[in-house]
Amino acid sequence: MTSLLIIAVLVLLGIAIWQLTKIFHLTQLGATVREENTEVANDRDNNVNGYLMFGFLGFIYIFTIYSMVKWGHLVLGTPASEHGPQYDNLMAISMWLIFIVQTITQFLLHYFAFKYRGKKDNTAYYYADNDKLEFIWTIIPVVVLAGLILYGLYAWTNIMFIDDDKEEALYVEVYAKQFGWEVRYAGEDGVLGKANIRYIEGINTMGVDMSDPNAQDDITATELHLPKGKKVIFKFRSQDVLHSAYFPHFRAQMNVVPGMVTQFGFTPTITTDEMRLDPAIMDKVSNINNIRSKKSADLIAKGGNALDPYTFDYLLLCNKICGASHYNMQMKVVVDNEADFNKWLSEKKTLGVAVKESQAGDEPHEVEVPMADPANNIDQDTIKATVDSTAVAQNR
Ligand SMILES: [Cu+2]
Repeated sequence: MTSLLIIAVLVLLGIAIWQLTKIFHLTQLGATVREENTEVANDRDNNVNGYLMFGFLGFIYIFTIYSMVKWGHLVLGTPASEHGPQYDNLMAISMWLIFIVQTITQFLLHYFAFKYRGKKDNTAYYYADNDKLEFIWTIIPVVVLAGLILYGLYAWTNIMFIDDDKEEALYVEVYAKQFGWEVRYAGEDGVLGKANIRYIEGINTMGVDMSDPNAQDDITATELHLPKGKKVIFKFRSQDVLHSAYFPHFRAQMNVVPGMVTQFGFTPTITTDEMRLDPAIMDKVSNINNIRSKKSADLIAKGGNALDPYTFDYLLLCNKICGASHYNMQMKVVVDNEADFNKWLSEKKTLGVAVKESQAGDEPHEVEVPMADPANNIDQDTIKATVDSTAVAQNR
């Protein structure tokens, strides 16, 4: 509200100044018109504008260099998935290309604006066209862009292609809801049981269909553990609105859409423990801890408690603004060696056992009224067929 008022005041101030200058001009009407008072640009005005063009060019260059020095270290760092380096490569090529082309073209644009600024008695030189020149400036972008697009498509298919019949993979369902994540492992049989929002009841918070034999050995968790070096195929479902599953360190992101299942597969290559020893990560962590210890000193001075020191963890974040607590919609991701991962998973109860235990332990509790939501009435097979189109996969 305050900022709105400030904007309103600034706009009104602007209008007032504009009106004042108009009045000033009106008072000058009768006076002899001197050259510097005319509305027509003269050589002096043109010179000023010409040099300002150069000034602006300098500003663009200096600000670019400043941004790179000041914020360059905030890029994502070592990729922790098999396809990560390829993804980063595509990004780097695109960014370097943009950097070089913009450096040259911005120079030319501003230099010509300066060189051909208005001068009294100058006449324009008539120059119809030049086929050779036009050919060159058409063919170069065509070749460069075609190369970039072809390489991009090649990388895209490589990263996104999943053959469900052939993959020796770990199947994990990632379930999004306002405002958190849950995960479900396919269990011994490697097949996720069917699920639907109507089956949500008690501890079965992901709506798994417990009459499906494939669902009995499924395992749910509130922390995502992944084995290093094994392909993991994620099936994403949403309970309510559009979310986006974003794994920045693994260079993976996928829309999570109510009423359908989307998918993404990647192979983690660096365990959490190994990543904590990565120099760039260690740098970031010590930076964060420096900020925290300063903040802690402030807090203690005010009689509060000190902040806990930060340790690095991979994260799954929501990358779609999905509501009030969107900013905090995240889940810890732990990459273990395969043995540690198997141990962690084997210590968990299967959903079949967990549901039975909770039913036996409780008196019959009130049954939640199933929500009629035809959009969510889709089983995994229908979903598989829908997801193949890459259009869904792209996050805009
Ligand atoms: Cu969300």
